[in-house]
Amino acid sequence: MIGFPTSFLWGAATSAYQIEGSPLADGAGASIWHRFSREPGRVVGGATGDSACDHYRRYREDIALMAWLGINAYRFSVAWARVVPDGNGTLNPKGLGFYDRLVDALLAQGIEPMLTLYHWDLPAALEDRGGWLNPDSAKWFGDYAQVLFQALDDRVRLWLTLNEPWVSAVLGYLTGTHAPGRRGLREAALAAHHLLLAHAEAVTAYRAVGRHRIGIALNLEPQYAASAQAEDVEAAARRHIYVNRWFLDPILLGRYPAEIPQLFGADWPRRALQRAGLIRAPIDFLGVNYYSRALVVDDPSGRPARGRLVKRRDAQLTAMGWEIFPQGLTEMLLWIRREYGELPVYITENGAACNDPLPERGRVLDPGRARFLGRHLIAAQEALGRGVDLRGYFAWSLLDNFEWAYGYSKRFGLIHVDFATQRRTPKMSARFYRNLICRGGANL
Ligand code: NCW
Repeated sequence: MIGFPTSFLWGAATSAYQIEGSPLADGAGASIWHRFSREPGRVVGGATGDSACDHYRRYREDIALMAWLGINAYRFSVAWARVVPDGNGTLNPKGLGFYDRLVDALLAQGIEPMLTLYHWDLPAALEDRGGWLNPDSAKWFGDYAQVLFQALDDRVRLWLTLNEPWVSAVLGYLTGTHAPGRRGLREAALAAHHLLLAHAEAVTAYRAVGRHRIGIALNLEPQYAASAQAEDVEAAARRHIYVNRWFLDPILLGRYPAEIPQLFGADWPRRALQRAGLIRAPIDFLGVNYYSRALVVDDPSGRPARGRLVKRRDAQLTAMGWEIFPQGLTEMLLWIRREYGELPVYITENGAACNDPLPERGRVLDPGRARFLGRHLIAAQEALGRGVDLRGYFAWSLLDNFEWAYGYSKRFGLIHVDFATQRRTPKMSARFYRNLICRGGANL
């Protein structure tokens, strides 16, 4: 098997609301997650991101841990409402100052920053104006993106517009399990469209002022039929359009899959979308967040793709209940190249939530997570060998953190966090990753 190129980025990823804490410090505005997590019943145990990993105050300690780990890249996100408290309008220099210092501290350790502009924490003031349902949202995002390009493009060379817009649209506007907690198919379609326009707005703005590269991180998940029956095969094909192509096609081809309006039926907001215009802004690279595959059976009541997910009895699952399926990563990367052509790709997230034991004498034994990383890196290497232009890998996540609606009940970190004391303990998987990076990925 061919090795990883010497230029390969070995990284770890996080997001602002999940790790920073101090959400209102230094003049920041509230975000939709600040609000949502305060609504009874939304988050397991009533948890919020008020403290999270206290990274806002401990980022230097966390960068020291990154240096120990040996990563040469770090993916983080900017909290929009720290930089522009009302979402659109006056800049908050103190909020921007945090990211300015963070970037400098990373570079001082030789760690390449990859900056995500939006990882689900919309300023609450913008939610009050309709959030992603407002056609102006694309413009708001473009303005905010400009501020960061101007402030940080001299040092940040890898930009991502949105993290998993499918999740923002579906969990935020259809199932209601994420902020802002709405439940409507039409709303989800509209929010998705505005997210795509926002992405395009930022990319277009970047072409005018940016000197480096910009992309987007999508949650991609291969869809397999649970049986050979034609109904299930067709359900998997529909769900593939819904989960993967709904966003990939507009971003890479400039149009929705022809089947999408049919899937949404009467809830497809045809007129509103015609008014909103087209999405067309070529990206420099694609970020792939890969966790699992889906097994699909036909189910006419499943909206909008008329499918339902099932598990194989013998499947190995992570603590999220997601099947461990490394070969799906190779297949997904090969499919992207076949379908959309040559394109630089980063695995912007991959990792596992596990029921880790508590730290004991400074150690956390999480062999399952180490195995998960190793098997997925082998799958990534396989794709490299078959010609995929894979440039880097970011483990999700650097630290145990606020896992959205699951609160602190799910741990994805390479580094254990005791949320009562904020003590960090690198897990066995962190040592495994560290050794692997040290060898440049050899002898996986
Ligand atoms: S929940 C989720 N995640 C985790 C989160 O911590 C991170 O911020 C995200 O980028 C780990 O990686 C992503 N993704 C949502 C997947 C939802 C799948 C459920 C679909 C049901 C319809």
